[in-house]
Amino acid sequence: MASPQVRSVEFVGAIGLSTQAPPRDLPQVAIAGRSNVGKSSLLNRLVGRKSIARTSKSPGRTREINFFLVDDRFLLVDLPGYGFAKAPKEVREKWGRLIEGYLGDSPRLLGIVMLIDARRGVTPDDRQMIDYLERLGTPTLFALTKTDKLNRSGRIKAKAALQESLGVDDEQVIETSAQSGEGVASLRESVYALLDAS
Ligand SMILES: Nc1nc2c(ncn2[C@@H]2O[C@H](COP(=O)(O)OP(=O)(O)OP(=O)(O)O)[C@@H](O)[C@H]2O)c(=O)[nH]1
Ligand SMILES: [Mg+2]
Repeated sequence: MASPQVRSVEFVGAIGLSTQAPPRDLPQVAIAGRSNVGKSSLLNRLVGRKSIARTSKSPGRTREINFFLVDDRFLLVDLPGYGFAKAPKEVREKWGRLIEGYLGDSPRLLGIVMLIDARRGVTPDDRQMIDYLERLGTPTLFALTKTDKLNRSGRIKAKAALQESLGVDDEQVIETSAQSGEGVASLRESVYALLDAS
């Protein structure tokens, strides 16, 4: 199958409070994960735009939920990261409410791409998020990020550890690098498959 191509992408709005609604009533796919795991970078790669979503070396870059309209068909959703220990407690709580409020109350959310840093593996924060997603029952794709930072044996280990920890099969985990572009086409295919299945 030829890899799907993104034809158009446009930033259409952000929300900072769990009481606000997404800017368009369209199907949504959200990218979740710890602060600094590489959500915004991978989103940029997925849509083939260098910096439509803002990225940063320091954690806590994305503070609102950002919505990108893709192909006039669906919204790709860039979430703030969780687990940013240095943020003040009130800020962390606010982000937590924002993320859970959105994920838990979005009838048009078709799926979630859950990112795990290949070098760090599943952290206690990730575990909490994964448990929450399981309770929600929203289809979830898992992707390891920043695989360019590991050598071959490190990657094999990271993937095996993730599968073991999640109790999922080989084909349910995609290895990605926003730097090299590895795995991006296959993640894009999985996202479009979710949309086509709906
Ligand atoms: N080597 C490498 N660095 C990456 C990769 N993806 C992201 N980074 C770097 O990791 C840092 C964080 O990336 P972001 O995309 O801003 O991470 P985020 O998950 O959106 O972070 P928050 O918005 O703070 O939650 C940046 O310095 C990126 O350049 C990757 O695949 N490989
Ligand atoms: Mg971000």
